[in-house]
This record gives sequence, C-alpha cells and structure tokens, in this order.
Amino acid sequence: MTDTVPRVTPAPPDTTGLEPELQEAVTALYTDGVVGKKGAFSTEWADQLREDIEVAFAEALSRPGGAVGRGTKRYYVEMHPEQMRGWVELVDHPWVRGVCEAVLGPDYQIVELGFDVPGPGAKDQPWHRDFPMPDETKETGRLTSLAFNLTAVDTDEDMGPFEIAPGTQWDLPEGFEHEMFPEKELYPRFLERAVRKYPQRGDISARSALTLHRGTENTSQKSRPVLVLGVDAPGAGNAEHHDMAVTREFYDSLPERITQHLVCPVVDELTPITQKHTIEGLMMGDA
Ligand SMILES: O=C(O)CCC(=O)C(=O)O
Repeated sequence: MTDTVPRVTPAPPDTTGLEPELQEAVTALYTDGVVGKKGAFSTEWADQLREDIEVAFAEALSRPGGAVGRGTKRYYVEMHPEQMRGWVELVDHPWVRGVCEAVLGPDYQIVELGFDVPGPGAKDQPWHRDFPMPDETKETGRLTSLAFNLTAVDTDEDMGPFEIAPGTQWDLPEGFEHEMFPEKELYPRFLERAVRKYPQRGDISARSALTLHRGTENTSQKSRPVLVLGVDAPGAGNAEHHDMAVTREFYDSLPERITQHLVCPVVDELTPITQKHTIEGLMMGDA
C-alpha cells in the first residue's frame, strides 16, 4: 500500500536486551499501532471483569453524568481501580508492565480506567483518534501513551467488532476535525487498511490511541463491554482528562512497583465519577 498522506517518521525506542515478545510488541506498536496477547488471563478472570463492569455500568446509568454517549447505543464510563477486582493483576501482568516500560519508559503513569459498552443497535462510529497527536509525537516520532483493551465477552462477527487501520498512528491530522476525526473523503484510506478484531475473554491488546479506529455496527442482541486502561509517558498530559482516584487503604495495600506508577489522588472515600463532556461525545452523538 502506498502512503500518499503526510506522516511522522517513527523513531522506535531501542529494544536491545528485551525479551523477544516485548521487542515484537514494540515493533508492532511502531508499525501497525496495535498488538495483542492471547489468553493473558483466564476466562474466569474475564467473567469477573464482566460482572464488575455490569455493576459499575448500572451504577453509572443510575445518576446524571455517570455515563457518556459515544454514539447510538454506546456508552463510555470511567471508574476507579477499586471497582474492578482484577485491577492489581492487570497492571501487574508481566506483558502489561513490560510493554509500558519498553514504550513509555520506566516512569510510565497509569492514568485511566474505564470501559466502553457498545450495545445491541450500536452503529458504526466515525473513524477517530482518542485525542490529538501530541507535539512530542509530531516532533520526535515517539509514542507517549498506550491504551490497553480487554474484552469482557467473546467477540462474534455480529457484535460490532472494534476496527482499526494499522499504520495510521503516524498520519498528520490534515483534514481531521478537532485533530481527531478525519473527513469522510479520507475514509477509503482507512477502509483499505481496516482490520476487525475478534478478541476472546482473557485476551489483551495494546494500541496507540492515535491509530485510527472505530467501533462498528452491532447487529446482535448482545453488548460488547470492553475495558480500557490508559497509560502515559511522564509529561504526556492525559491524567488531567481523567478523575481516577484510590483510597488510602487500597494504596497502602499495593506494592511499590505499582504505586510508583500511580499519579492519581489518594482519598479517604471514593466519589462516583461524573464523566467529562468530550469532543468525542459531540462528534459521535448521544447514546
Ligand atoms: O467499540 C470499541 O471497542 C471502541 C469504541 C471507541 O473507540 C470509542 O468509543 O471511542
């Protein structure tokens, strides 16, 4: 495939000495912009994740501003680590830790925990980035953040799978509304490259949120809840867009190798998160 659009020249970090699986992950993130690890967790672990998402989703829907629309029959909810029983295992998973460190450096910061719920009847989203390309990426060719996704259910063809256009993390945002939403004239470029993903319970993926992607039409009767863990390199600035917090008791129970990556407030009591109104909501419409 030829590249006719202006792009950033990628400058991947040195991976000498890393184990092959991590070298491959870094290469994939700098080429395709997405990489997966199958069966990182058990199906029971993923079922527990689904239960926790269901509880958090019901709670979020029960109050104003608890969930934000991301298009027809789609919601996004941000939550606190303590609302998910498997959070410690997730952030302590050797592949998650290894990929974060290899791509974002030893001082990476865990900044976001949330989930998307595309329900029955969800439509194709517009192709998008989750935020504009940071100047550092434009100027240096380095990725400064990662999004990890974990599906809470096995993904079937008719459930509106996640679709991604490999390599497009480097496209300069020319003709992108709000630097995140490419004009429709650019869609053929993404459709030509598009890959649909069918993750199963226990699988993890990591991607650059700059790689153009979208949720597709869900024609089934099933929801497809998917967890998002957002991680930054120091200075990437995404923490300020999130409201994640932990209690003192929880914080004190964590090993230092986890707390060293937490930049969120440590509080006496957790407050339910009111979702921020984002450009994504504006562009994708209400649920
Ligand atoms: O459907 C998905 O898996 C992702 C949805 C998404 O990208 C979004 O809501 O911003």
